Formats: sequence, C-alpha cells, structure tokens
Amino acid sequence: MLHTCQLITKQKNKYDRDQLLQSKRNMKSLLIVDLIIITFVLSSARRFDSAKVFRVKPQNEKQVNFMRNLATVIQPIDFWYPDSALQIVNQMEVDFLVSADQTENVEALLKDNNIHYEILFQNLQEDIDKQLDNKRNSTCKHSYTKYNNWPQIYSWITRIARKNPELVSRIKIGNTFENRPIYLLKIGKQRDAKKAIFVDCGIHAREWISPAFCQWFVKEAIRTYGKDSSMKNILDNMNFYIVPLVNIDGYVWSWTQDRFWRKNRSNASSNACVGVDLNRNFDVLWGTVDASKNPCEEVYCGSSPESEPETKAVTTFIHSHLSSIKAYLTIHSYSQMVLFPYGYTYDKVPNYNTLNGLAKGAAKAIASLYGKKYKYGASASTIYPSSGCSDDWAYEQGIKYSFTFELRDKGKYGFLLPESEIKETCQEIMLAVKFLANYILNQT
Ligand code: DDK
Ligand code: ZN
Repeated sequence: MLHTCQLITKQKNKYDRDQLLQSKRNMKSLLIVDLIIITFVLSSARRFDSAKVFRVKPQNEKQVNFMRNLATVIQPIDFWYPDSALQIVNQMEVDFLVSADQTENVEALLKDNNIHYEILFQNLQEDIDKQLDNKRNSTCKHSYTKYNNWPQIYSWITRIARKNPELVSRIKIGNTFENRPIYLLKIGKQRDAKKAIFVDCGIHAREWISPAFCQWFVKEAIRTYGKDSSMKNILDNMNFYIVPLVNIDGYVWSWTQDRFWRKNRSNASSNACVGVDLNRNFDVLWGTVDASKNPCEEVYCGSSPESEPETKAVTTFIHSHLSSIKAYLTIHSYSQMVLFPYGYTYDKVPNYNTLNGLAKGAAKAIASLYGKKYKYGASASTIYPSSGCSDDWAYEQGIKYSFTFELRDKGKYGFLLPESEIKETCQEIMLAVKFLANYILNQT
C-alpha cells in the first residue's frame, strides 16, 4: 500500500513543473533514479517481524557497564535512546532495538544479571505498519497530518513557494551526498528584515515528526498571517529560514530500506559502513565527547568537521546570513525536551540564565495546550554530553539563542509516533516557536 503510493507519487512528480529548467532536468533524472531504486527495493526493505524494543534503567555502575557491553556481545543492537551505548549513564532510561533472533538471548542475559526490563514493542513490524494511521486521508496526496515521503515534500516545497510569493521564497542551499537538492523556505513580508530565525528539520532520518513540524510551521505561518495579529507582527518584522528536510538521503532510506536509519548516506570512508551522524559533524569540539570516529557507529562524526555536504549546506547559509540570524532552532525527536548549549561541556554558557528562562517559557507554552511536559535545560546535563552538534556550533558563531527541540513522545511510540499525534505535536511546538520569536522581536 505504502509502496504503491510512493510509486504513484514519484511518477506524478516526474511530470511536476518546475520553474528552473536546469533544476527540472536534474530533479527529473533524480526522480527516475529514485523510481528505479524504489522498484528495486520494494521487496528488500528491512523487516522487523518479532523484533523487540527493550527499556532498561541501570541501577548502578555494574549495570551501566553491562549495558555498554551488551552491544558488543549481541549484534545487531540499535540504541534508540540514548543514540549510542557510549552515552549510557546510571539511572538513564535506555531504549534499544533487538532483532527477532536475538531477543531470547538478551532476555536471558538481562535475567541472569538481575536487570529489570520492560518491553516497549513486542513485535516492531506491527507497530511500523500501524504508524501510518491517518485513515481519513489515505490517498497519496501531501497532507499536514500524515508523514510525507521526499517526493511529496519536494513538490510541496515547490508549490508552497509558487503559491505564496508575497510571503515565501525557495532557496537552494546545497545538495546531499546522493545529489538531491536541499531547499530552504524563506518566510516573511520584508525581503531584508533585520532579524531572522533559522529552523532546520530532519537532521536525523528516522525522526519523522521533525520534517512534519517544519511543513506545519510554514503552512500555519501563511494561514494565520492575515488572521492572527501576533503572527502578522512576527512576519512583518522578521524572517524565518526554514529547512524542511536536511538529511534527505537518510530520510529516503528510512522510507524505503530501514525505518530506523539515523545518519546520512555518505560512504566516503573506505570502511564498509555507511553514514555520518550529521549532528556530530559540526565544527565545534568535533570528535571529542561522545562522538565516534568509527564509521560503523550511530554517532560517527565523519572524517573531518563539516565533511558532509548536508552539514556544509547549513553552515554556509548560516555564515552568509549571520548578521540577521538571531536564533537557531533544530528539531529532533523523541524524549520531549527543550535544550540549549552547551552539549560538549557541563560548563554554563554566559547567558545561561536567559536561555534557561526562555527554555522554561517554551516548555510552559507547550504544556499550556495539551499538558505535555517537556524537560528543559542545558544539553550536557539534561540529555547527555555530545560534541560537534549544530546548536553548539550556531551558538559559537554568535547566535546567542540556540535551541534543540526533542519532540514527542517519551518512548511509548518513539520514532513511530502515530500520524494521529502529528497535529497536536505541531500545535504545541508552534506555540513555543512563537514565544521565542516574540522574545527576539522585543529585544532591541
Ligand atoms: O543528536 C542527538 O543525539 C540529540 C538529538 Se536526537 C540531541 C543531542 C543534544 C543536543 C545537541 N547539543
Ligand atoms: Zn535527532
């Protein structure tokens, strides 16, 4: 069903009109390539029948070590939270995926070591199939309350810019490793507003709610511009730079081959393992704390800072607009948090009190709608330490308001957040973004 849908969208997109002949030609050949790849992989997407997701909360250092070692004893284990065994600490809820043939081993090992565990997913494939649960709109059309694949997002980007020239323009900021065009949507009434907020979505492929939020944000900004005086005030006085999907290659891979793919798809290293964690590839204390130099790890930081074209696209754009960009927001999932620098050290940033107050205000705005509780605080102490991350990098460029959002949920569905929760999640985060935008506007 899903795959038939993808094929139809791809064929349709192939004929989608594009203003630029050159990019039309590129895209067309790209879509044909995609089509061939999709057809080829129809039957080869990784399946997760009877795979399980476990949750363990280590009670002491011995159990921490046991958990860190587990990944070397049992393979494959895919850590969902934290993203790598390296980041496990005492009392942290650790969620990890175990393939069907290893679940018995893992349960036996946990029991032998008296480690308490919960099973979050009994048969992961069933939940993967259930994620696309928006029945009301089961056609292949783009929808804000569905997860859209890349061809759908691509034509949406083109269309929304074409239909709203007064408020929206489309800028290409680079190409991915597999040569897909990375687009940015500039939103705002003034061509050169003095202030701007940069927002990126989809740095990590499997976090599907993230690009869904960027699409929602653009739509809501346009829809409410004429109706809501606060949105009008924001868009009359500042610009938003929205990148709806940074890691396009990884996202395509997560739709077609492996639902839980996190990294990009570069294989520049001579190693057999593919992909760099883009949120470890930024040039800030690169490759130091809790990032890996091993290409086979989920948190592989790449061969050098900004080695990846997706990272480069983001940093190049931000660099050339530094005088106006006052805030940097990056959207991830899951765990419900509002985070700010630093991630690479427990030291406090100079404007810690301001950022903490803003994160608290953002969390409060989120909770005001549906009561969802988001934790807030500095990355290193609130989630886990990490280096080479985009928020720390933006902060060090002088963007003093830099935040990472971890959207819903807290592990019930994890990356498989049902489509029926897209609307509420986006609405609550929208309030947080508007709260931050108003603060930035009122700053002289
Ligand atoms: O990249 C990560 O591991 C998560 C998002 Se899934 C964010 C880590 C903390 C924010 C960066 N300092
Ligand atoms: Zn992420």
